[in-house]
Amino acid sequence: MRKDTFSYKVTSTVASVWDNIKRVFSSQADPEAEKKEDTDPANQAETAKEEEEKVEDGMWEETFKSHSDGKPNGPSAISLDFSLPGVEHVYGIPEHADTLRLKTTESISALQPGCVPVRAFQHSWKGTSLNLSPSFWDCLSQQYETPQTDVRWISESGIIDVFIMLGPTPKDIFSQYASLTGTQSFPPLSALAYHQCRWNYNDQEDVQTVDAGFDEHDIPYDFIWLDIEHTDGKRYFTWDPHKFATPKEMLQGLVDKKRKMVAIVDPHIKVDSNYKIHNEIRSRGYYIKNKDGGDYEGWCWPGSAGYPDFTRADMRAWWASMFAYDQYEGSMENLYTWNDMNEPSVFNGPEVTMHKDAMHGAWEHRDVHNLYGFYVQMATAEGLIQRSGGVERPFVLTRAFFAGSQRYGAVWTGDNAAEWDHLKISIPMCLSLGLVGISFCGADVGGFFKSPSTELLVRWYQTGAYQPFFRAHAHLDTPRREPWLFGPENTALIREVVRQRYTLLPYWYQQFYHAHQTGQPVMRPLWVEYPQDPATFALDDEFLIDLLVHPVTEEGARGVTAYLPGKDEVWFDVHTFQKHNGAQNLYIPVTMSSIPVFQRGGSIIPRKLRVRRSSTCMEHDPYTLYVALNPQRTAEGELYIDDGHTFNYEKKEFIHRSLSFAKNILSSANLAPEAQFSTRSWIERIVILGASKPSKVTLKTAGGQESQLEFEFDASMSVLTLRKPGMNAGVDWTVTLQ
Ligand code: NBV
Repeated sequence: MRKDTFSYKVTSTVASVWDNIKRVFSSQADPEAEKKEDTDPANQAETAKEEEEKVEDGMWEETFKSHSDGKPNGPSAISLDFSLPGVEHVYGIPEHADTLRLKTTESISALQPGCVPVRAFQHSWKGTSLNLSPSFWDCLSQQYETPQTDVRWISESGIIDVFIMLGPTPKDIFSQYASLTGTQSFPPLSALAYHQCRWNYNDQEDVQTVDAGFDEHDIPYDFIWLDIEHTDGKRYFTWDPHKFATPKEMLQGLVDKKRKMVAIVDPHIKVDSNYKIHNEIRSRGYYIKNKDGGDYEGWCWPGSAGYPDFTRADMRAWWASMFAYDQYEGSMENLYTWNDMNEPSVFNGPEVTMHKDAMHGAWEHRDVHNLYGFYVQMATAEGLIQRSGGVERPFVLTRAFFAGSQRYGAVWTGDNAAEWDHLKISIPMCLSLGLVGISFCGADVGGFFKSPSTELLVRWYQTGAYQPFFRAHAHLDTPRREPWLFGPENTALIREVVRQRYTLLPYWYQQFYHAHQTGQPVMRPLWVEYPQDPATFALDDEFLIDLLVHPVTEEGARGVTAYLPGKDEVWFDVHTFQKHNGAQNLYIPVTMSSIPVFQRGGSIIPRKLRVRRSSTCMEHDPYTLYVALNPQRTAEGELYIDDGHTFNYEKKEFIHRSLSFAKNILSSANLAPEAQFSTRSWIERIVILGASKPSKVTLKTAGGQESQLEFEFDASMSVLTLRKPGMNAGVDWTVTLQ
């Protein structure tokens, strides 16, 4: 919507917008400030006049601590108010470290700063809708005859675009939003496996030792990560000549084990005339400029640094070309990228970011700040695609993001700490990101700052293993914490949960394919699936990835209470196969090995149970299907298979099958007859939960051949296991229980 066409909706003057912002910051600094207000009307009028003059002063030039913001375009803030009658629950606006359901700003006495995409779902039992706009957000909950939520969107510069999506169901909203901003990129399968990171793995020998440690302790992993210390003096795209003298040798060592590496590439570029990247950016005029037209310089890890102007398409194309194997020396096809500090971080800038009057061509930084990180990840992902001639899917992790960042890779929740509260909050933080289409999200497992207790570390692994992006990370100053450093018992607990993740990789992959196709989030709050059930609206200590997961996030927990939704549904504990009715709060006693996870009756989930040292090593392994019957004795699921890493799925090189159980027949049918792919994987086991004992089980394959299958029936749990049915995973078949 253009500025002039929506101005009639503007509910605050520029001055009052600034009043609001000032109010927030002053009340942040001193929450008592508002209470101490002078109540004498004469004094109030005088204060208001003084305030107005002060605001006028700040409109054309402003100071913040020692920084000054020369505003060449003058005041440009704008705000919009919305009233949402009938709405009690609002969600969204990542990134905020708080509950999933947004609190009123009266209760938290501050606006939500938005250097990230800002968006809210409003939800009542009648339906769900959504709006989107940048910057600050204020929320009041009103108690009229019917509940009402009032929200105010405040943007520091000129234009607010508002898109209202009417749903009416959460699923409709996700596809409506995806049609505006795109869907989640389809990651390489290995990126869904386990990642081992720390700031820093010190040298090649360290990398090799950690890599060997995983084999020695029989823990799978796919990616080992290198943080900023791997570079030659924080010059990104280079390697420390002593510690990482032969990077290709190191990478080849990982290739040999079917493993991969991620190296960090930050967007602050060392100002150094002996550094190729800097020289090129400077000579091409690609740096962001300061208000006087010179190259903007800030202080960051390398010392004095320039910041490439990623809002320029030509700059992004050049940046992408730097990932070519002949440009990025020492890189290989199993090296992927991590973009950190792309808010952008400027240590000596106002609020540790860029001066708002820095210039991107004709645009001030204040206008494009929220887009900077988005463009960094976009250009990097493009670089990884191009280096492979457009064949390979990229994997890029970013810290800063905006609406649409889902198209370029994964996001993590930044620098958390090894504290129980930070473990808990990782759930609503990832759920909020999922609501805005960013499915590939995770938090630093173990906590970045400080050292976790062993109990916290184990619980964090158990939680992270069921979140989309599963990476352990730690600060430079923390003691080492590879999974085998906490005694054999804890090593075993961590091994077990990492292995659980690996068994479920086919399922995660299929969920991501679905997110990529439809825009539905992979990790979902329960209300998304049960929008009629008010008991789900505030839940954020459990979530759905279709499986229902209620991680243990309390210190010393002896039990957790999980809400199992759906009054006509049943849920099966995936570890014990015990069946529970829906629409109940279920108390589950826990020990340190417990991760409460439930499969909904009516679903079919594929797993690969032969866990190996990396996901790629499991590529051709056979599947086990878990069929959980609902009270109507039916179930449905899918199986998606492709090569796991190229864009060939876009050329219809994949297998997509529907699996369904009804009238005692389990069948596999082709969901994409136009697609072509073949797999060596076969079905090695079928486990039917909630079954009754058959007298005979017959397998029929497409050619018409019939054979009897061996089976076992556990009457105490009503679990029927069909052993070695043996059919190829990509063909039609039926299994009939008689
Ligand atoms: O590159 C160092 C760290 C990184 O490990 C972390 O994950 C980022 O969020 N980085 C921030 C910069 C310094 C943080 C204190």
